[in-house]
Amino acid sequence: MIQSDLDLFGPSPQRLAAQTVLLPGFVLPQVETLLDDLRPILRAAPFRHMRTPGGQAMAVALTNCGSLGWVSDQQGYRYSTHDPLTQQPWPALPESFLQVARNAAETAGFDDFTPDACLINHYLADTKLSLHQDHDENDFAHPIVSISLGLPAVFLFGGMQRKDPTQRIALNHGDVLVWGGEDRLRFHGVMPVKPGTHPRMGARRINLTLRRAG
Ligand code: MD3
Ligand code: FE
Repeated sequence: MIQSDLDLFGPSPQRLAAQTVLLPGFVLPQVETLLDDLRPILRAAPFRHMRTPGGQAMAVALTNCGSLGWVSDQQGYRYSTHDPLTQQPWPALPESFLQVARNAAETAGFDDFTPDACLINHYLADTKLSLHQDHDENDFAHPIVSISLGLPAVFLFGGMQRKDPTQRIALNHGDVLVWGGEDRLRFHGVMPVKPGTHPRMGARRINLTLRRAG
């Protein structure tokens, strides 16, 4: 078919599991707006390597925006209203992040998603994120929306137990992944990012995960 050969409307959503949907290129039209809104957030709350409760510096650097931000230190993993680096409240969630998150969630079949937290992860070449579950949020009924920017990554999509087999899924610049419902507590991770230079983002990958944490 001519239309799909030319791919005029971009690739279609891909259902990876019962309640997990990949939206390839979903935020490409909004990338410049998202980056404009990201810049002041990073000035107020720069990327930093938090320590795991065990005392190790995390490979991924992170920051947050929204009324709650995910933090890790010797006391454990939790959400906090304030940035431990500056002791200021986290920067507000920009309207552009809220809109994209709501639209992506709706496209994936989750209505009325209103995030209150955005975890912003920064990966350089060779940075990986080990297999884990996201279980620090109050109510697992809410989905999570993940926005990938910059260098491509292979994410590991596992099952409900650490030992379950994992699928490998490519995540590219502009892709959005939405998961909720029965997939909300799946184990997942990110393979080491391959060295490279993204034409817009340079030698990095940034991932925004929008959540309702409180
Ligand atoms: C969750 N971030 O911040 S998001 C995290 O790309 C995190 O920075 C990763 O995991 C990142 O907690 C991955 C993508 C993702 C993909 C599939 C999942 C998260 C998932 C499936 C089930 C649960
Ligand atoms: Fe996660």
